[in-house]
Amino acid sequence: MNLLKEDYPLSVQFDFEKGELSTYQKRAERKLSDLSMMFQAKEIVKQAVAKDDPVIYEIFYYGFQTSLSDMALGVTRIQPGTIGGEYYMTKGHYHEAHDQPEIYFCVKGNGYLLLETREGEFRAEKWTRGTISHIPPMWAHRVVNIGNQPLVFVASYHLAAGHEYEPVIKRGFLKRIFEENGKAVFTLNNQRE
Ligand code: M6P
Ligand code: ZN
Repeated sequence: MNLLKEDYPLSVQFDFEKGELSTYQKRAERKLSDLSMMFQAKEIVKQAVAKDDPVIYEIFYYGFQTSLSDMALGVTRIQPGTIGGEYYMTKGHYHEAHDQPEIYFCVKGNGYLLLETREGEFRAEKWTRGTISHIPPMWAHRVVNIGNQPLVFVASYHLAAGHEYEPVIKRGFLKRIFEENGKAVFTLNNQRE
C-alpha cells in the first residue's frame, strides 16, 4: 500500500484540567438560543435568551481522515446550571446513517446519558467520571449535566454517521430531568406530539 501523508498515525492531547482538547480543528458553542426548543419552560428560556443568552456547552472537534477511513473525536463540555429547573443538556441527535454507533466517555462530572429509539424504547445511563457508554445505531442520544461542575465527555464516531436533529426538536426525549431540592428528578415529557 502506498501511504499518503494522512495515512500515518496521529495523536492529540486531552487536557484533563481544562476538560478540552489541546489540539482541535474546530470549536463550536451552543448557546441557550440554539437550544430554545429543547427545554420545557419556553417562556423562561425566551427571557434568558433576551437577557444574556448563556453558553450551555462547547464542542472541540478533531477528525482523522485517511485514504481508507474516517474517525472523529468530539469533546463536549456542558456547563452546570438549570433553566426553569431543568438541567443543562446537549441538543441530542440520531445518526443519519442507520448503521452508525458511537462511544461516549465521561471524563469529568456527573449526569445522565438519555437514549431513545423511534419506536419509543428509552434508557437513562447514570454517568460519573470514568463511565464509558456504547450508543448502538438507531438510538438518539443526549447528555444531561446534573452536577455543580462542568460535565466533560469524549465522543468517538465516524464522520459518515451524520447528525439528525429534527425528530428530537419535534418530539424531545421521553423524559426530562429537573433539579428539585438539590436532587435530580425525572419527569415525563408532557410536550410530546
Ligand atoms: C459529541 C458528538 C458530536 C456532537 C456533540 C454535541 O461530541 O456526538 O457528534 O455534535 O456531542 O451533541 P449535539 O450534536 O447533540 O449537540
Ligand atoms: Zn452521535
